Amino acid sequence: FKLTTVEEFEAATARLLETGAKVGADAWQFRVKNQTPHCKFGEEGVCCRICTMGPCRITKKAPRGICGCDVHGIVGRNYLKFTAGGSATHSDHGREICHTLYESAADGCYKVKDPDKLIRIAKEWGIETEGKDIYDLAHEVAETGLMEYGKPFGTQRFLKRAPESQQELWEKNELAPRAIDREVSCSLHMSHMGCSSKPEALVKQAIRAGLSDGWGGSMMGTEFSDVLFGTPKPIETEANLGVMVEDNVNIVVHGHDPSLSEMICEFADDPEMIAYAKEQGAKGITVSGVCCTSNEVAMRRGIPMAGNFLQQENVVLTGACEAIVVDVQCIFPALGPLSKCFHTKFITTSPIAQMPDSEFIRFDAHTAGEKAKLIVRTAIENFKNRKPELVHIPQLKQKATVGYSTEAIVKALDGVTNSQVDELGTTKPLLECITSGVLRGAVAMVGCNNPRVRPDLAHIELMKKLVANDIIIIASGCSAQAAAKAGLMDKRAKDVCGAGLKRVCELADIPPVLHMGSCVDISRMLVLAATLAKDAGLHISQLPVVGCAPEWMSEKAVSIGNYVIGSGIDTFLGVDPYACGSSEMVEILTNGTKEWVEAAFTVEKDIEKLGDAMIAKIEEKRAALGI
Ligand code: NFS
Ligand code: SF4
Repeated sequence: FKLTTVEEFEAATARLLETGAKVGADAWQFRVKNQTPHCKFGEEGVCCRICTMGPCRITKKAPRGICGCDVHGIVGRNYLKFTAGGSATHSDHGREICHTLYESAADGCYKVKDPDKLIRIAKEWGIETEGKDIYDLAHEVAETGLMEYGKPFGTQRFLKRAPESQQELWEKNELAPRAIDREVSCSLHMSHMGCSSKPEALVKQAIRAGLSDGWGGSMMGTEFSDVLFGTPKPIETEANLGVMVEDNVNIVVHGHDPSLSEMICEFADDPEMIAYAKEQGAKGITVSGVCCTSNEVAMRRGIPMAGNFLQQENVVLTGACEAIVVDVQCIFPALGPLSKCFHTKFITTSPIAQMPDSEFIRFDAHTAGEKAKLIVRTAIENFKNRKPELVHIPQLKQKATVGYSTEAIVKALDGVTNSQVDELGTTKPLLECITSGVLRGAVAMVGCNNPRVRPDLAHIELMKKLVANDIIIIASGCSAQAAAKAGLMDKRAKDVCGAGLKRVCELADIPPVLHMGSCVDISRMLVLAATLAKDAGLHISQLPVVGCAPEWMSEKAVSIGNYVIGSGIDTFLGVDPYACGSSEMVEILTNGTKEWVEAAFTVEKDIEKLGDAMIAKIEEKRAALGI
């Protein structure tokens, strides 16, 4: 067993770009060159274009915009708008899932696969469950969830999952998120021309908007996806482009909403469809995924992961992709023109993400079955249009065990229990590993990859360093896929760990990097941290746990960053959130927020230093606890 290196990824990509050159395809590697150097004002966040007296940009000579706003106000407003974009996006995804749950029916396209979880949430929310038909209950819970988006009074229901101390902090500092849509609206209101220009106020609202995502929209997205499609449990799969099969019809699902990808997987498995594929000259059908929708179906069905964010073009460049089917978010508009260089069908399905040069097959809960069938059929019929001379699938893949929901982690760690005091089915065994020092702590590795950082390298190198130091990793999003591609989710990766983590991996039969799902599933990490803190009688901020997004790029990632620090977890970034132009904003984000939420950001572009800083922070927290 050997980990795959980033050099090997890059060699595979280089080979694919040769194919691209033959057909005149563009690629992000070339566009990056055209965009470099980037605009300095933009990078520092000091450009304001929120009214047409501007655009104004702050320089030494021009320290204020036309309205008189200083650099701190401009950077702060930009930061808040960025966060609001991310919060809106995750939360709207969560809302779609609420609607899917609302549409579930015994004889419909969508069923309730985890009724126990539904009942648990209903009880948590004070909804009567006794003697109720499960679908009546699903409708009631879904409607209650939908109300979380616009209710006029009160704060998010799921906040009660946090330790009391956390809830008190939120209340005291006016950070407890109210209705989700209100927090997004309020953020846009505050950052309108002539409203807030005080950085403290803008950052506070960014945290509140972030929290409405993490403990609101994203958490509902995760929980109701589990209710509909099943709560993930450990399952075997594979990752990297080598999961595509040359002789098969290759359908790639890309985006975020499992409502689409689940249905595609369902029909691609249909014997009738497989027979049709054979009729058309293929040996079968392979569904693989890109980005978070890939994480969703990998976690629940073991569907292989073709790659993460910056690998989306590679999938088409294999020349063996019959259809790339997308729903929402993180989809390169480049896929339109790129697909035209090949036989690939680029199929968009959501009114939220419409793109030129795509075929739009509108997907909704009522017609999901029909539409999924149509999409699978379209892909099959496209198999004969392949240009064999363009087909090249890099034979690069690694095995991965995925599916570590919070529930699954708790269950797996029962395996490390041998003393009497450990209670099965709780986080106590994990806490004991941490207290005894067998594990030094945990890092939540999340987020995208980004051409600003050599793609995947920061994720993989940091994970290797952390596991060697007996720090267990929970991962999600494109970070998780980087780990899987490298082989760090193979149980044999225990051999690159320190002795303590290796022992835990053996006893619990887990890989050292645990795949917790998509980016909305970072809500699972919140629940895990909250449970650990409650079981240990500590504040979340006291746990030797940190968050890290070394290659992040999207607005969603900033929303996540805000709710992770907002939940008391120090967060380490490898990319600056366009805030470095304001000394006051830098001070607040890296220090000032501690006063409200007991956590802050660290931004460090040097990977070695970033890793060292995380380890130091974990050791500092241990020392404070006297462990
Ligand atoms: Ni997260 Fe998932 Fe990936 Fe980044 Fe995009 S796919 S929601 S935003 S790029 S990790
Ligand atoms: Fe310029 Fe102020 Fe208008 Fe921004 S709000 S563009 S700083 S005048």
